[in-house]
Parts: sequence; C-alpha cells; structure tokens
Amino acid sequence: MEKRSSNFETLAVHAGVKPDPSTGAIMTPIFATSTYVQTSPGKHLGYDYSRTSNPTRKALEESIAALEGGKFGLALSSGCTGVDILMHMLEVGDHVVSVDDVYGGTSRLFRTIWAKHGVQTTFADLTAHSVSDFATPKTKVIWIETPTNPLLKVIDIERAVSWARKQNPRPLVVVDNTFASPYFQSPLALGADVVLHSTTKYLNGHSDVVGGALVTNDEELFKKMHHIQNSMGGISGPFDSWLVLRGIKTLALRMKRHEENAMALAQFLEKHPQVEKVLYPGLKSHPQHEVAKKQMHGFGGMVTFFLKGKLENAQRFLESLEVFSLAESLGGVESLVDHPAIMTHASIPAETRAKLGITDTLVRLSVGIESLSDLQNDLDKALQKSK
Ligand code: P1T
Repeated sequence: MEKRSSNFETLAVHAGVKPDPSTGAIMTPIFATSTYVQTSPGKHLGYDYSRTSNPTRKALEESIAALEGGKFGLALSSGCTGVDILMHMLEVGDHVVSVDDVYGGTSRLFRTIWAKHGVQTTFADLTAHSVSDFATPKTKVIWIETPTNPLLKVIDIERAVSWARKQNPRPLVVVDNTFASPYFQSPLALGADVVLHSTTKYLNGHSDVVGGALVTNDEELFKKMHHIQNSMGGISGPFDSWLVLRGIKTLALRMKRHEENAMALAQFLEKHPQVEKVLYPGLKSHPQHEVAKKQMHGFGGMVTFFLKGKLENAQRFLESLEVFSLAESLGGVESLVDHPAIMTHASIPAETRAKLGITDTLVRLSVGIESLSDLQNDLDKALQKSK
C-alpha cells in the first residue's frame, strides 16, 4: 500500500496556523471583515478586499494545500463551486471525459449547465476502459472521482495521468478526493494536476459547514483558478473557513476511526443474509481492491451495499435505523445513511442511473466514529425489519 507521509498528523494540526502577531492568540482569529484600510492608494498589508483574500481563509488554504502535498490552495463556498471554477477554464467546443459514477451534483453541472455553454462531457467507466477510448482532440479535462460516489469504484489515477502526459495539448487530470480525504489518498503525488474537495465532508468533519477547496502545484493554473474565483465570488467565508481549519486538526484521528468502523461493518454486511452485495474498496471482493491497495493509504469510511428485495425493503430498512441518520452528505463524525436513487443522485436521469447500477435497493453508508457495536446492532435490527 502507498505509504502516507509520516508528518501528516503534524501538518493537520499546524499547517497554515501561526500565532496571531498582534495578540499571540494561538488559534487563527475569525477575520470578519470585508475590507482593509490602506495608508495610501494601493498601499496595504497584503489584503485589500475579502473576495480576493482573507487571512482566515488563507490559513485554511495553506492547511489544505499542505495536506495534499500541494503549493497552492483555494477555499471555496462549496465543492460544486470547485467543479464550476474548473469548468470556467474551458472554452466553447472543449470536451471533458468524466468517470461515469460521479456525485449527482457534479453530473448535473456537466449535463445541465456546461453542456448548454458548449462544453460536452462524455461519462465513461474508467475502471473498464482507458481514457483514450473516449477522448477527442478537444478533450481538455479528465475528471476522476475516486472512490466514486456512490458505487465506490476505484479509478487508477496514474494510468490516466500517463495517458494525459502523452497528449498534445495535454488535458488536465482533475481528481475529486472528497471520499478518500488527503489522509487516504494523495492524487498530486500520483501526477494529478488539481485536487478538488467538498470540505463539507471529511475535512470539516462535523456536518456544520458547506465548503470546497482546490489544490495544485502549478502556479499558472492556480492563478487562473484564483482569477475565476475572484471574478465570480464563490469564496469560503471567515467563519466557515475557521470551522474547517478547526475540523482539520483531528482529521487523522477521525479518518482512522472511520476506516476501522467501515471495514468492520463492510465485513459484517458481506455475511448478512439480508444483503445482496457489499461494495467497499477494502474488501477482497471489491473489483478494484488491488488498485485501491496500490494508490490509497487506506480504504476510507464509505460503504455501499445492495439489500435483498425491492424498494419497499430498502424503505423499511432506512425507516428502522436509529443510530444512523437518514440524510444526504457524508464525512461527519455521526453515521449517515443515504438512498442515492431518491436522494443524492436523483438529478441523474433514471435511465442513466439504471445503467450505472444505482438501483432502488442501493444504500450508501457514511460510517461515523461512534461505538462499532451500536452501529452494527443498528444495521442488524433494521435489516431484520427490512424483510
Ligand atoms: O455539496 P458540495 O460541498 O457542493 O460538494 C459537492 C460534492 C463534490 N464531490 C463529491 C464527491 C461529493 O460527494 C459532493 C457532495 N456530495 C453530497 C452532498 C452527497 O451526499 O453525496
């Protein structure tokens, strides 16, 4: 398995955070200000307007960039803002090859917004095919989400990078690293050009912020992304930035626990008579288990499974859970359960969902950090009631 940097825990606590020079406060203050005083026109202390930059946001940007092993970070109003910023870099006629199983909101942006503005996306199963099977001379972006949402497919990042590097002009390889978090996967080290996060999820970790981030090592790319962010807005506000910065300090501890619980529950579900099939990259039965072992440092906290029966059985199961809360989103300390077909992926056309295998009996778990026995008993009881 790909080795994680040994100082990740230290970076999570310290990167981007310096004692406040005016007071010595150890924690970065919430700089709730829209503007900054100038002593003479254009003469200021590095900040002129908070859409352009803000010290609390900057601390968060440095923190996330450090965790991803990147030089430049941007903290955004949401993960979808990150998708939108990257798409704004393209021109009419450009083309994107995207993993077929992406978050419903990402797919919605590609299909219903950007297609109208002249950028077409081909959705492809990049576990079975190479990017070259779908690329055109106008392909400017390879969009990889791995593990994917909700089917937890694992896409070989290095394989896509090695193809992209042989092309002229070279398409950008974008990796949405939301599900793995930087604790379990380092796409920039594998050659990706830019990493996207919905910080709403593991990075913040407490289900009290909607935010996003972009990280890159390429200064030109960073300048372009910042130009778009500054032009259109889409910033993380100071309070949200501070909450995410605070959440990140415990990222390593949380991720370890999420994974321990997820692995145990995946193994439990795999043996359960009411369960048809479990998808978890850490299981030997996962079709891309070997790729996951190669490119990840661990397998994460998301588990997807198919119940036996029909929609009614899934509904009974979801209504019976008591520790798991039925809600969209993921990555918080509390366990959540989602019915992708009706909830998070409802914006994907029914026919496409059916082709992908997002069925009425598919259930997605965001396994929290609670006591494993409580989580397991909760699933067991609800599965009995699902019959
Ligand atoms: O919700 P937002 O912060 O805008 O992030 C969008 C997003 C981007 N990428 C991935 C992989 C995601 O899972 C998400 C958001 N996902 C959910 C809300 C969900 O429940 O799947």
